[in-house]
Amino acid sequence: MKKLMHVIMLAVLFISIASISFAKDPIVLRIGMTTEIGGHYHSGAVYFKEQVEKYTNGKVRVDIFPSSQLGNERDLVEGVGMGFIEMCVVSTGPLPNFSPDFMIFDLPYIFKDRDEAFKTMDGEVGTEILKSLEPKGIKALGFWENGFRHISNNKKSITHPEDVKGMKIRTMENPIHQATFKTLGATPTPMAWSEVFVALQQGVIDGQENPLVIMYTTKLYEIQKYISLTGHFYSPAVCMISKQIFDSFPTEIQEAIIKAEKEARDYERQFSAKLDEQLVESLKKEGVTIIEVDKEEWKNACAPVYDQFKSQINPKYLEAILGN
Ligand code: EAX
Repeated sequence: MKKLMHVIMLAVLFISIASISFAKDPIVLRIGMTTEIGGHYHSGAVYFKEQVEKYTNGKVRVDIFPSSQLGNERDLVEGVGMGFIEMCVVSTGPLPNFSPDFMIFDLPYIFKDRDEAFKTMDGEVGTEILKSLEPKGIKALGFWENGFRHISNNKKSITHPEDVKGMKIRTMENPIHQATFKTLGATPTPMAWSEVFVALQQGVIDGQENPLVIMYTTKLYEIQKYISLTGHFYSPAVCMISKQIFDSFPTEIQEAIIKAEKEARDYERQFSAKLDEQLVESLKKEGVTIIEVDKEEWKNACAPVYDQFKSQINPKYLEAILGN
């Protein structure tokens, strides 16, 4: 009898501890990014947090880590793949190292505008490319936007492609991006984003290239006099979650995450487009000289890169986008 009471008491204790811990301990999704508070990824992540916490009645909590706090983009993707980090938002720049399917996005001037990019990202091609990360342990939830990339530097006004000749330009750790700047006669210098500010400041590199939102929120205007609106690459971003972790969640949690991500994606894209429009003026106010360029001229100068990489890119994707 005494023994039975003992067992019952233990069971009751166990159940109450379990339920307390269930009530007290939400599922925590840490989401890492290299970009700053106030930028597009962070604003999208805040929206995701609000939605997912609402849809799960607080059973899920999202903690956001901006400014490379959880690592550089490569570390973040690796961490998510291995399940050390639950989620991240990264540009597609480092993703060819995980799935070559992503290389299609790296080609210079592959999309003429945002709408064309979104059509590919949200259509069959984009869906297939996102899926290609699954063998790496990654469930890619959707494409967000990083944006059209432009060149900044502190040395001279860059208008024509030949103006970058001999300049040391930081690129992402991406083979096509590096080859493009080599084709233009520059010296591409790949490095992680978190190192770029200091490298510019110390003159290790002469310039860099990124969407305006990144330059603005990182205060690059404090150390860069010129921005040339080349828009040479369109840079998508990917919001991803560890597949192993996602698969361990009950269906209603999975559904809430998927729904919230879709809404956050739309929000982030709109936020990014709106900001992009305003930032030319904001950067001018900070003293930056903004240079308009002839994009056709730049497109022609970058064209040899297509031949160089054609054999490595899925012809189905090229055809779907370029229609030839
Ligand atoms: O994802 O490394 C870069 O230049 C990226 O554009 C940036 O980290 C945002």
